[in-house]
Amino acid sequence: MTTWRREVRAWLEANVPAGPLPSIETPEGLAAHKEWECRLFEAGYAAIHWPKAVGGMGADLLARTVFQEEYERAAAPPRLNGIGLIVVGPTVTQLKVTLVWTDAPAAVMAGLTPINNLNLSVHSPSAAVYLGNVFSGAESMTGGSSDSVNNSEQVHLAAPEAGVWRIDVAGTAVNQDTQGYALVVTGDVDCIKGDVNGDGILDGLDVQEFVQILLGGGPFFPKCAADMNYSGAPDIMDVDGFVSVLLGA
Ligand SMILES: [Ca+2]
Ligand SMILES: [Ca+2]
Ligand SMILES: [Ca+2]
Repeated sequence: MTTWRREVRAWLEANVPAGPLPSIETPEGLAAHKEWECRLFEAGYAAIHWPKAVGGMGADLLARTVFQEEYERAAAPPRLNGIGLIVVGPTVTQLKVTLVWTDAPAAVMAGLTPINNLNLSVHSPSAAVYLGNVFSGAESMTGGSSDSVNNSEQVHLAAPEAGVWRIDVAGTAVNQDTQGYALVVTGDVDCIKGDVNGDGILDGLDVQEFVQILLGGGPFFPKCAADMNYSGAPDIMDVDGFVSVLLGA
């Protein structure tokens, strides 16, 4: 038996309440299930597959499977809020970066169809570099080489480091016209408020960009950096917030 399995089994044997808890539909049953959830949390077992930064253990699939097997074996109480634990939590904490573009049509019967190639690279706060479509299982890994075939590239990180990340899109082969693209970032992320030109510094250079965005321009940079009050769009109501961030910087 592995150390992990032994540890989980011992804890469950010592802690699982004797007999089933009262129905979750009753006030006392709900209270008892909540108490059980607290006990799991205190032991670090509430959401072992969540990243450590948000209270989990960053457990891999094997460790999760062992935990689940032992949980069933011990006939431990059903969990509260399975959707939150299994679906919502991991979705909001995962960092996912997606780059897509519409490549120009290739010649009829062409053997290799890509015309223009863009490459995605995602740089962590500690300078680890993840290239688009370089995966180990469902996770992005460092190293490897850029994808030169597909017109969509992704980076997935289940437990991203906290801090400032940088995303680069490089046009390594733009053989026809100019190549537009869409870049989508999901996860527990925010842009740096006030750093409208995206150079990582809050200074006078951001003022011009901010004004342009307010005037309806500035199409290339995420407008999120200018949306100081999180209303969903940059507008005149963001001026105060922008000025205070700039003066405080
Ligand atoms: Ca590429
Ligand atoms: Ca700036
Ligand atoms: Ca706003």
